[in-house]
Amino acid sequence: MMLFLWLPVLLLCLVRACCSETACEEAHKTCSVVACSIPVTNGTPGRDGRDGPKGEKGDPGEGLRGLQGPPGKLGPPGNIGAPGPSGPKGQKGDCRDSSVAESKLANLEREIRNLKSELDHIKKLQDFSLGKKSGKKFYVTNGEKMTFAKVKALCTELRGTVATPRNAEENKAIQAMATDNVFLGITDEVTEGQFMYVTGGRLAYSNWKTNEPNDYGDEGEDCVILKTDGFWNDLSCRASCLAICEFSA
Ligand SMILES: [Ca+2]
Ligand SMILES: [Ca+2]
Repeated sequence: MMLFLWLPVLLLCLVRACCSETACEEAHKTCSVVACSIPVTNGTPGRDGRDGPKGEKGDPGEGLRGLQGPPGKLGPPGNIGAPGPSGPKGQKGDCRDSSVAESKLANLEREIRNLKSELDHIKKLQDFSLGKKSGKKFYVTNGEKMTFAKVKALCTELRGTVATPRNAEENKAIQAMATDNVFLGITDEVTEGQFMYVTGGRLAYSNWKTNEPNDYGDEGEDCVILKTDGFWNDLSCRASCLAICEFSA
């Protein structure tokens, strides 16, 4: 009777012995009787743990260095610095040196004025065509017609005189350039009827047309022209005639 009471307890001990931790798998092979038929399943995963403490800063990376960027904008100007110390006092100037310099400067200014005058003269001469040459004279004209006063001023400015024939050869040379009536450097402005050279002196040669000079009109005629035929006529000085200047060759 006691044996039947202890039998289940013995069987349970026997099963536990067979299904120990180290030999559970073997139990499937060896324990064909009882407990290994109960299925064993894994439990559900636990919850995430808390964040750990912050780690130490790592070493700098060793990747390739990027290209240098463009230069930045120009910064604002700096403050003005303090004035520097005064320099040493210079030596006293020489009055004589200053005087010499002023004299040289005056000479240069005079030379410049002379050159300018010479250049103006050359420029004006360029406006004239090269005229005829007779003996020691040559004649030029710009082909323009004007009053006697303007012809005289123009020729004087060019350092010449109004064309004035003093013999037949010179008269012919001027006639060769006379495309129109030409003023001659001869007048009777000082004394009516007494013709003179504008440069001074009484006439040494003349080639008057018949019945000339006649001092025609109320205002009279005090200037002299050479006509295209080579003969002379007295005419008003306010008339407009061709300008021909003469120069020494
Ligand atoms: Ca007259
Ligand atoms: Ca006349």
